[in-house]
Amino acid sequence: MGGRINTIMQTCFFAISGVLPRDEAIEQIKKAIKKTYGKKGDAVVQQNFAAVDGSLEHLHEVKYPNKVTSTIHRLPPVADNAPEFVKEVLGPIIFAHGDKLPVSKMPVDGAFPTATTQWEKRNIALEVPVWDPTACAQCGKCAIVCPHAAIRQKVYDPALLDKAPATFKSTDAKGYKEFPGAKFTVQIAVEDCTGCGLCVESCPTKAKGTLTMAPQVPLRETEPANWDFFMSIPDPDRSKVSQGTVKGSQLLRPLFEFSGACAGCGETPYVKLLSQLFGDRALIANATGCSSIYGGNLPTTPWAKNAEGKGPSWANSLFEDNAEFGLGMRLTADKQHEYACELAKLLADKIGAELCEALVNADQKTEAGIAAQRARVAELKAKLEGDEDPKAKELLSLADAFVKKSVWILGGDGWAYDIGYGGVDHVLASGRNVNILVLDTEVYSNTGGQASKSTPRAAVAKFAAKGKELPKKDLGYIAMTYGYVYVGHVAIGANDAQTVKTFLEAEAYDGPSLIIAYSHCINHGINMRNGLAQQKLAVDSGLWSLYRYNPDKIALGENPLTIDSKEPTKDVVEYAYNENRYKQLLKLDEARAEALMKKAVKDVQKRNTLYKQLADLDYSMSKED
Ligand SMILES: Cc1ncc(C[n+]2csc(CCOP(=O)(O)OP(=O)(O)O)c2C)c(N)n1
Ligand code: SF4
Ligand code: SF4
Ligand code: SF4
Repeated sequence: MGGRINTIMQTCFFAISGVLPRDEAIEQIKKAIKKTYGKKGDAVVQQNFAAVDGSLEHLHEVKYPNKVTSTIHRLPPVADNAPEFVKEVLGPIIFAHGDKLPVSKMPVDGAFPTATTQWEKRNIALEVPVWDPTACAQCGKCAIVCPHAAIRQKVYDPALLDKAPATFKSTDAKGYKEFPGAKFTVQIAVEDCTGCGLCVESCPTKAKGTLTMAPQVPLRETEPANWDFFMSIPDPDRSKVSQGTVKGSQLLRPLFEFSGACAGCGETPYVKLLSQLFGDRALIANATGCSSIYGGNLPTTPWAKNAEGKGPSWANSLFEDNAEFGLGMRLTADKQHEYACELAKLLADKIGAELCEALVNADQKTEAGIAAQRARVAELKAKLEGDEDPKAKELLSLADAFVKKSVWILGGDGWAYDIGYGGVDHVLASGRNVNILVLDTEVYSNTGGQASKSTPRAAVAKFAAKGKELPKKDLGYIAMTYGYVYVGHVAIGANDAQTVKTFLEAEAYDGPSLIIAYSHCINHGINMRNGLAQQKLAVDSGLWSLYRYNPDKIALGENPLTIDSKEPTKDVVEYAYNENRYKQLLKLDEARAEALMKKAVKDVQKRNTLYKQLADLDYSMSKED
């Protein structure tokens, strides 16, 4: 039963408290288990019964002294080397002593620092991964799937190893042409890892023992120092990294780390990837839902900063207006850029005609182009610093607007398919350059798993207690009908390379983009360690096809739709009955479960036939001269 201890604690309480006669209490507990978990299947009921019997068997009295003699103390809520504000304000809040904080400790403008989850050191994992470099393929797969950014990789100058702790592991970097002669390390933040095991499951060389789970406590002796050393190694130059590959993308520093999402969460790897690929240029509008809660809860913040102290800008408005909120960010960034260009032209004599022309017409399609623009902005700032001319002051305040901004609007399916759908549609139709990322768990996850229009037929959810009667809404297809919206359908556990490619293409597309990302979730009733395998099964069974609809191809006379997944090789039923959300209906009403499942299989076949036909359409007449 993993970390679930309620049944065990309840049994022990009634066995020793005498509140009820022991046998009667145990009988009632078992009755309650049947009632509570019956819907989840016999296996879950039996597991709970076994937990009750096992608890009684192992229950024994522990004699303890009546005086405290131990010298072991609770760990402080935040690390010792944390900044003062983190120690004096965030620490007491974490410790549930927030009420004792004087108002004078609060920042006068209410601004709390970001990048503070790193100081929390929750130490919640019983087991964490251990890396053996011998057979490591240096593929990046472990790092890309980690929901908590707790396993990372770096390539670096071998000379840096001179100051490495004795237990720090490294090997020669392989397959990084852009970093010849470099060393390579996979490092785990054992105090931040949740022990979900997804990294081990994703490792192509796990059979050779490259990543194995081991008890966390002994590793606390060595790994924190190794982590600190690893973090002190400079991040590689972004413009040198091959960002379009999984391997390359994982050299980019995540600016979203150690969130409080469930262990093994299927949403957070996408959020983290976004932070890696677009870094401090990202402006993020976050709908209410799991992503706003693990992304913006106090006291600590997982949104982080790069070595220059810059990170993504993030804000949460409302569940119902997030797409519009993000569109506002786009309009603002565009207006600021336009006004900065006007001012630069007005002040061309002062800042130099050449710099002005380069700033205004910069090509920022590549990371190198962006780096060059940042250097120009620094030059501009240096020239304007101290200039009392009101126009110069204004331009100085707007200088950063010259660097291309990447607007991301994100949230769950409850937001995108249902409550915020009007806004999503409006923003897609606006034609503006925004990227919408739907973290599709197929239920309202944050409020306990209510059905949304994304919930597939036959799945049980709250408000669909007898299995959802109707099929899943096809948001991707609706968006494709515009013809000018980039649409990507991804599942990182099934094809991580396609996910990276889709994120980059969506961002590069100069118009609205929509990415729908399969996100496994505790609400699916799975062992979360199998989340990636379930994603793969969803794709292999045809239930979740992978595709990219790129409108840029239309003008070339090419079909915009590329289907990246192969013909189904697995059965939808196999996928579905691995999950309690489907399986529980078999218990409840077998005939209905079978009838709905039959229809659900048809839904998949019909949708895939439609996509195939769409991908076969001839677009030659759309070719523009
Ligand atoms: C208008 C409105 N209705 C309901 C809520 C309560 N609420 C907060 S989060 C949430 C669920 C979000 O589900 P989803 O969009 O699927 O995101 P997930 O939690 O699955 O990531 C709900 C119903 C709200 N905040 N605002
Ligand atoms: S066990 Fe989970 S949290 Fe820990 S490093 Fe692996 S993927 Fe990340
Ligand atoms: S997934 Fe395995 S082989 Fe690939 S980088 Fe990670 S540890 Fe190495
Ligand atoms: S409820 Fe689901 S989506 Fe939300 S944090 Fe947990 S696993 Fe992730």
